[in-house]
Amino acid sequence: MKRNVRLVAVVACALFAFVFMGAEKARKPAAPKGEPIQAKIGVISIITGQGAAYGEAITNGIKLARDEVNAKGEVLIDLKIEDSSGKQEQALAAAQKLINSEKVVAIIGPTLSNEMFVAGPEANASGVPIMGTSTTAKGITQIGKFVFRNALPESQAIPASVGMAVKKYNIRKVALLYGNDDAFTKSGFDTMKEVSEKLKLTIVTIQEFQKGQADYKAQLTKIASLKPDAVFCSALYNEGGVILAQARKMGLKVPFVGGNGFNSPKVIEIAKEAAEGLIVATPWFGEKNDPKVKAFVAKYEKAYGKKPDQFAAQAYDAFYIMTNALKAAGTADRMKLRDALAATRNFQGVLGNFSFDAERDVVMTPSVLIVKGGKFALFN
Ligand code: 1QQ
Repeated sequence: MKRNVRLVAVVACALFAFVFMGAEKARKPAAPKGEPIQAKIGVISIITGQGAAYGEAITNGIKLARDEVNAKGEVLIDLKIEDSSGKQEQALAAAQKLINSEKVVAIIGPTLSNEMFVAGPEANASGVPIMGTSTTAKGITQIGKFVFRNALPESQAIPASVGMAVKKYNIRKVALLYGNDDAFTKSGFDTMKEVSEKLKLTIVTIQEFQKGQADYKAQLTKIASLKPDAVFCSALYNEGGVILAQARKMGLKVPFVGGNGFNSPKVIEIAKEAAEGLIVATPWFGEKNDPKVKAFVAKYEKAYGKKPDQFAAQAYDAFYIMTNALKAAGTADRMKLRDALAATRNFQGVLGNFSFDAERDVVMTPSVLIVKGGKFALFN
């Protein structure tokens, strides 16, 4: 009898251990204490084609952060970088590949709002957290609860830049100029119009253009003839740089306030002296007297031989926000990571203090900058 009891106990124990261990194996295991959390993170970026300077800065910023984070050893990230060429179809295909074949835990990117409006719904429907580092149009995080961004939305940036310019230059009459075939340039324009109306400015004309346009004389001639005090322009750098160059060449000398597309030094490279006086708003200022900013600028310059721009800085911070959330989640699980990301508050990055609001959108303070002597300087 005694022996039977013992036998039953032994069998029960073995059975329990077998079932328990099996269940443990089936569940995604949390990394054992002291072991790094390993995860695959996807990146969708413009590597080739128009807008590649945005994508280059973004991937550089992410890779630098990845090297630093992996060296610390708490998390080990395997990056899967996909080129979208700035195109909606390619961004969507990249998202599908990352989600279904690569089985990434999260995606950083894509670069353009225009792309996020197709890649975001795909990631959201698949339960994969996706975070834009440069997507500034209205409605991005409203795509769904898996969609995040740490890019300062135009709805926060434009009131700052326009507000400052209007005060400083006593602007009363404005011309608006924007690209009508891109979600971001259109949304930036909507905000410029709203802000102009709120400030009771007279809008003398609204002019439109398309991506890849080479000649803006028709639009600029019309604007010049109406003698505005300033031009508010929503464009990506390829078009924005050319617009500035052509405007100055034809004698249109009034201040330009540009949306987020103008935050790339590429605008200055294209427009040269014609970029002088351009006003923008951004959470990034590379000459800030802050040890975190200085260290990042030095490391970036050493790695890539040039100074980081806003897009590099936003991507660098985004990677830290993502991997901090991964640590908080304790495991490479998409749902747990989403919840940990949504709980991010008061992250101290190179852009300053950052929190997500209840809609996974940005709480951050912009600086207003002006192009002076071929670079961005504080405008105050
Ligand atoms: C957007 C933008 C662009 C300037 C990103 C490069 O702000 O598409 O939302």
